[in-house]
Amino acid sequence: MTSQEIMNQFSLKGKTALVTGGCYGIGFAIATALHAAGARVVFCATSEGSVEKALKAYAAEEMTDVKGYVCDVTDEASVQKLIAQIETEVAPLDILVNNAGIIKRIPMCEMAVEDFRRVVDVDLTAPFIVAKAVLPGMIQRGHGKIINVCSVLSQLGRETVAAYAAAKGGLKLLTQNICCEFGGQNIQCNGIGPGYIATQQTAPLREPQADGSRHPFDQFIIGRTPAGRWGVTEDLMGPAIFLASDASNFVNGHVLYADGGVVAYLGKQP
Ligand code: NAP
Ligand code: GCO
Repeated sequence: MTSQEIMNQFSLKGKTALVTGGCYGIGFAIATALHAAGARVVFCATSEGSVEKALKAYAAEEMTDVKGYVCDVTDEASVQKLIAQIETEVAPLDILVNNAGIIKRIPMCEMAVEDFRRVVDVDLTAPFIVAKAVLPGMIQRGHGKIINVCSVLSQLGRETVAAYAAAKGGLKLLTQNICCEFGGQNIQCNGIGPGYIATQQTAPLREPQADGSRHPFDQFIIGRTPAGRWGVTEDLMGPAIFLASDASNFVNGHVLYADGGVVAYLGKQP
């Protein structure tokens, strides 16, 4: 292969990508990265307000061709309608990023089963619903990339996040299973496992204390991360481009941790 051919493997020119929950945070960064690599990008969020705000944010970054749709990804009928609409109005989907997610930090014995079910619904059942909606088209066209946004909590636990860890652990295995079931049809399904990333979702864990000192969880994460810092959403851009592109055509069923080393680390010795 020539140098040009090797670098072209990372290009997403001519591809169309859907990023669920791509209105801010990690989803916005991943959508921006895929766009920069040449993809046509669409996203969905839960309300008209979220979509409009995000479209302004994309336009401010000179991405005026990004399209946004309202869709609750836990609602199968709405998702089926969304995929049909995107494939008619924009183009058939080559790339799906299952990014939309929520967390509820509640000690397990105090957690209502409704809260547990809602987290599993958004973080695990919804990726199944959206993948199920895009897969027939991908199979028909003979290629497809599905990226599931997992977590270091896909393989680690901690207090108060039973539902989230169960859902993200399940998402890791859903990722492997999609690989097993559709790998023979040239579909690659991989996960990105972010570490602790500074976004709205983790803001309560980083709030300074009343006396101006760092939040104890903030200090805990810095000590637990070999890189010695929180991640930023830009840390997920390279992994997303790689997993969406032809450069990863023989990578399947894998979770790529972009976590500053958290899952490799036992913690600082005393
Ligand atoms: P965030 O800032 O809270 O953003 C979550 C996004 O998901 C929003 O765009 C939200 O849109 C969307 N969303 C939530 N429920 C939805 C639903 N039912 N249907 C459609 N969209 C929905 O979160 P983030 O930190 O960027 O996290 C993004 C993903 O990365 C999540 O899956 C999260 O679990 C995962 N993750 C985060 C971290 C971290 O440290 N931040 C680490 C590992 C993994 P609306 O505003 O319209 O509701
Ligand atoms: C927590 C964090 C995590 C992160 C992330 C870690 O409460 O432990 O919020 O859930 O969001 O998923 O990778």
